[in-house]
Amino acid sequence: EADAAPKSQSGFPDGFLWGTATAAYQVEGAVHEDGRGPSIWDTFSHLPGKIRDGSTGDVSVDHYHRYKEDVALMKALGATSYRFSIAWPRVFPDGTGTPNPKGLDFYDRLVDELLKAGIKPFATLYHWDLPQALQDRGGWQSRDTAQAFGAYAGYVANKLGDRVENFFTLNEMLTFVEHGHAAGVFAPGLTLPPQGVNQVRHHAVLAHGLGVQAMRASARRPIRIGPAENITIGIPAVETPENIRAAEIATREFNAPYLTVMLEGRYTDAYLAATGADAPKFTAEDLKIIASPVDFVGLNVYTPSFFVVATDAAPHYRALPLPSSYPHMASPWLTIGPEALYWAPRHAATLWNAKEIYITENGTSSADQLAEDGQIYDTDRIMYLRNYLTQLQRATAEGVPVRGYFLWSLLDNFEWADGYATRFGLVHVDYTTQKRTPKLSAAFYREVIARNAVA
Ligand code: PNW
Repeated sequence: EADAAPKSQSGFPDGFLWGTATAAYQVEGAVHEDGRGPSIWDTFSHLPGKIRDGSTGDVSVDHYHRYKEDVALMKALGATSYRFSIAWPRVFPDGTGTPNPKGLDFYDRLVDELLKAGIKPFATLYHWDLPQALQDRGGWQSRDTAQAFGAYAGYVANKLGDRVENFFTLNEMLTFVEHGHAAGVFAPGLTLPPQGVNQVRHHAVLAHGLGVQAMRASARRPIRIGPAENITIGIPAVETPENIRAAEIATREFNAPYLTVMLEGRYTDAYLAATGADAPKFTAEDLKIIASPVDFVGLNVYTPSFFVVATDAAPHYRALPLPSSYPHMASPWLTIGPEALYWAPRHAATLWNAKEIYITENGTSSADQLAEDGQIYDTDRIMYLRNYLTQLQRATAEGVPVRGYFLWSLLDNFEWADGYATRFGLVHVDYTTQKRTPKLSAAFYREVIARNAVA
């Protein structure tokens, strides 16, 4: 084993980065500490009936105070990278204006601890915790929020860019736009009419572009930047050339207001035709900003969307409804499609010529029952990871340029509107004692990392 070929066909490329991912509001707690301002998730989670178990992120898994223990857990996995998010309301409690140095200090300490452990930090600038002060001035419905994001992102790049080389701009625009501004089940809980939703989408991608520009201008050395998007993944239900082409066209169209406009610099004709009078208002200059060159593409990969070719007229693809018997994991939305981890990066390379790709999230919830011995034998999570990672290995073996994988999540944490009932961690957290217990899946992931191959 020790002298295995460096690029063995059954393994991942040399230098492939293995990590875990978290997000500030989901793990930090300490919401009133060191001058942090309120975010839309503080407001939303404290409203009655919004979170399934009536919980909030006030304390969560107390990562703000336990980050050293949590970095030690990563080190025990053998992880070589970590994706975390920076809480905008810690850095700018009012969203704009005067920064709060104590807020940034936390990320300084975290980054130093990671580097000491030999773990490469990847920082996400926005994982849904908009400062409430900006929501009060229109939130993502206002173009000013995109400008404010640019200023905040530039400030962080200036302060952390000396030690953090890699940044993601906004996490999953699709999720916070659709869930937060159309369905109303995530903060800020709005149900806007179509034009409003389209305008919010536009301001989100505009914020990404303004962020990329501001960060490059203010970092004191070259940094590397990309989006981290919940890509809708078109999978050819049967792999024929015709179905593959149909899945490509569908993937480009389904991501039209997100990855497609960011990477192509234009809204597709089909998107503009479909939105019609409700299309977002934008300028040619906006599109240039939105398509500011990025260094890599981050893809959050969970669920599959199946397609076959349609022989009739445009759009040349047929989206397949899932049979009611289609299997899912512990979260009902988490339908199982390991091939998603093959097709998502392959499409990014084919459609947008992505030269460097990170899987910024992939993972699953599990019922995670505690056994009599106090351990968690989450064989369903291992089954899920083994199948998905096998498909990722297929992609890298074919030369798709995937450089790293961040498993969601290091720890059980505040799963948004599901609260604490839904557990995504490799490490179990007892929410009364804050005791961390690695699950069996952590041992599986440690083995994958050690072998640089699916174990
Ligand atoms: C992502 N869906 O959210 C987020 O980036 C994480 O913060 C979150 O904890 C994780 O996935 C698990 O849910 C998603 O309905 C939320 O398809 C919903 C969906 C996908 C991703």
